[in-house]
Amino acid sequence: MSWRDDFPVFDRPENDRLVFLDSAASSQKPRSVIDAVSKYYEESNANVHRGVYGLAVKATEAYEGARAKVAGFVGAYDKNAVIFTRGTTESANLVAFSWGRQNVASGDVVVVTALEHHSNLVPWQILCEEKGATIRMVEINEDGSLDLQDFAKALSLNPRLVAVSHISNAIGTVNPIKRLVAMARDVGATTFVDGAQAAPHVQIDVSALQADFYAFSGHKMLAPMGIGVLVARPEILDAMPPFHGGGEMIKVVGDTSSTFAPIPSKFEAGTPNVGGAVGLAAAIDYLEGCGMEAVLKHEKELGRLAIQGLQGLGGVKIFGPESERAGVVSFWVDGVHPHDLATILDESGVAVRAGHHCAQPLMRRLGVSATARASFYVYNDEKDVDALIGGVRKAKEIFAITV
Ligand code: 7TS
Repeated sequence: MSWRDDFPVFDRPENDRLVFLDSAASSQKPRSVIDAVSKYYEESNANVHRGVYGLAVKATEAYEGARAKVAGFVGAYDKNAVIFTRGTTESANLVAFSWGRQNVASGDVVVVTALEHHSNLVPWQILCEEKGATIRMVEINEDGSLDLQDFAKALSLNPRLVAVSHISNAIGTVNPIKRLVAMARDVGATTFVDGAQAAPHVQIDVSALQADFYAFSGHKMLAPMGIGVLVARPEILDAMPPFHGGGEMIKVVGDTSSTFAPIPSKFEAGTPNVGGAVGLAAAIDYLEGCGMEAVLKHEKELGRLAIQGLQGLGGVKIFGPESERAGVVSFWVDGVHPHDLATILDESGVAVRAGHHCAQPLMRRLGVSATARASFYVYNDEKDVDALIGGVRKAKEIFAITV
């Protein structure tokens, strides 16, 4: 048995093998997660925190149990400082809208990096435009690692906020996040870490990291879509105004103003995605069963083999640093546009992503409009790497004839 056998989507005849190499966009789901979500809807579904009847109590226990599980998995400061959101994007927007509007003023600086996904850039741009604050983007080195000297230079501006990704989705760079957070804290900046590509692959310990905010998405870590997390320091959340107004998040509602519930409810207006939270808890159980060290080792090894194989073909440029990279392989094949490459690979049942990967500032710095990206997860194996290399070889042959 391999981890792959736990994922129903791969249960196909060998001649129709699905080679799924786009887990950085969204992962496949193991049977245990699918079953946990089904079981929740079959046996425990009701709205949470409201009903006094048995089913509502059961649903609330499942939802709050999921929160406790997430808190333990990522070393949250406090279970109540784990806010369920729709995903990383919503988590960043929550912080920009709520914390940002209260704490960022005209003339302030927000530091981001050239590696960011648009989700960890555009919310800060909107905030800065509204407030008359400025964005300072930290540059990368030639190899796609973060330029730490430039990071230090940016910090000398005494930014209000440093928003940085733990791992780059586009080229797989693993940032020295502990060091970056410590440096930012030294100048008094608040820190927001985009962990969308880290939480699925490495052991996270937010309290050891000392980040003020840490965000990630369930769907990239074996859980359903539409559930994500914002972990934060409870005292910061306590001091922040609400993001969305509505049911669940209030204490007393007057005719013209209201008082608000304590965290986490203050930031969870409306009916939450209970099924999603249950699925996320099951995904965490699955990942803990694999062991996060084993998960990372597995995908790094596949990434290494993929890079070796692609380089062996000649005429392939690999983006991102040689070491300090996760199981994301972003590449450019001479003479074949990434979109054509992805289409040819798809004909062989190989799913890769082609495009700017929602990281246009990074693409500009790499001097390309797009790359092809293969990303690995627990269910991939060496056969997938072979299929990728075979598909790229085929694409090169096709384009060598037609151009
Ligand atoms: N941050 C990073 C680093 C990401 O990789 C993504 C999604 C997001 C934020 C946004 O997450 P969401 O769940 O809120 O959408 N990354 C990708 C990707 O690489 N391809 O498709 C989505």
